[in-house]
Amino acid sequence: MARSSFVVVANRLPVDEVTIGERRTWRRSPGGLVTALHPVLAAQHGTWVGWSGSPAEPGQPAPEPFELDGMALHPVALTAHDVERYYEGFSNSSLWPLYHDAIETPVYKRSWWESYRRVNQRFAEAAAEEAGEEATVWVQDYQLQLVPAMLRAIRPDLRIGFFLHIPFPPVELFMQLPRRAEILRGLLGADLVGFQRPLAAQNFLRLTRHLLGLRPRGAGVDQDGRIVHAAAFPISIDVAEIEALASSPLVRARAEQIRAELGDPKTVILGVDRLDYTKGIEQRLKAFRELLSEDRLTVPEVVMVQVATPSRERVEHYQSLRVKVEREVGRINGDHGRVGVPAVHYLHQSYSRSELVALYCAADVMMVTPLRDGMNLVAKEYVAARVDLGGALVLSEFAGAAGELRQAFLCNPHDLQGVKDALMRAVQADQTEVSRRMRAMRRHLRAHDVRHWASSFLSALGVPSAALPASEE
Ligand code: ADQ
Repeated sequence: MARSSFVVVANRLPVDEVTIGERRTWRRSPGGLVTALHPVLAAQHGTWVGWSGSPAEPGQPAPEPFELDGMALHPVALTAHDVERYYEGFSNSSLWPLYHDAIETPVYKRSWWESYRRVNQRFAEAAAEEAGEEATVWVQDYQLQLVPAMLRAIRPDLRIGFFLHIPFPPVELFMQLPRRAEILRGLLGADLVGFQRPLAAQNFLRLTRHLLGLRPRGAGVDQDGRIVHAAAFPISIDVAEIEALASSPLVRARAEQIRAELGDPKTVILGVDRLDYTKGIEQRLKAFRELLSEDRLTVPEVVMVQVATPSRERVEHYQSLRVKVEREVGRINGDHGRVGVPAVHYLHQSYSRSELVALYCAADVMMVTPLRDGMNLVAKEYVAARVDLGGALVLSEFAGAAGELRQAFLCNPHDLQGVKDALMRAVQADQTEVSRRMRAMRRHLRAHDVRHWASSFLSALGVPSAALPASEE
């Protein structure tokens, strides 16, 4: 097979394995990353290296590389053992909590680290196999932080970029990590390390001095005579896709139907999150409960819908979070609901894009209150869906999105009183204020969609502009 001039390396392939009749086949999965990168991959005969999502039997080879929608896909095999140690273990029980301000205590196990290293090596080898001479390789996210240096060791001719989708912690926190120097050296294998926010890039540069004694200058640091650049590239969404859905008669009708099914309340408050302890779901529910207890809000004039997508269900922190959230929902409905009129409609399910957009269109107030979040695409999707300029966004200052969506009702999710006040201001805002805020946020978003994100990163990495995805604007 011909080698590629552009290779994306991510934990997951942008496809799901599906069974149609008797046949197992692949279907492209929805997602901003693939939307942004598909045009680049298709134009450059690019390859995406990643795991299929189904564990392999030990010793079983990975499925053969295949083509889908003009992209070449190169599956990397992970056994159930790898998934448990590399993915659920080191990635999601050590790195994820540590990088999110240690909201939950990170767990460290040496066997998880060994697996993380081995799996990263496997991804690096697969990328080295696919990349043509002097190709560009773009490595994604915290599961693969060792790949840049491992890949450079095999293929020094490549141009390597890395993007971290989650926050990068301050030096004092990062220093807890038992294998901190290896991780940092892994990232320094890239030519460009991208973050969601400028502060994360500064944390990274500061760390190179503190941990390795390097001398960062401006946005770069010299590593063995090679300059590694670090900068912020806030990720975004496929704005045009969401706008098209929000404008479609079917979705508009569904939004109205949702409001009717909720009993035509005056105010619908919505939360949509992966069920994750970083998302501040409990804090949000608690704020709502207190406002109901204080009679500042009353059911059925106001109802809340909380969608909590099932996530990482085999990881312990997530099991205990689910119990806590469901207990809180039960308590609110027990205290403030009536027969047939719950105060909180809680949905632990996944939805299609069109159903999600209908929910966004049906909600007067969207609550996005993470304790820490790299970006938070839900906040951006809500803004993109409000083609009618309706809807108020309550947004945590600790979401990366707060750096851009300045006209949201911003709050500190650690300060319950502050969350309650922001929610009340959003509920009570008049139409003129709501649409003034929404218009400003939409203007920003339309000029900064996910294609803009991908082109800014790739052009900073030195990819010629002819090969970059064009923005919708
Ligand atoms: P996540 O932590 O997964 O992403 P987020 O950015 O909010 O969080 O993205 C969630 C995505 O899942 C959204 O596109 C949303 O529409 C979708 N989704 C949520 N609930 C759903 C449901 N019930 N059914 C179907 N789809 C649902 C990580 C980082 C973020 C960063 C992104 C991208 O943690 O900070 O913004 O990567 O870089």
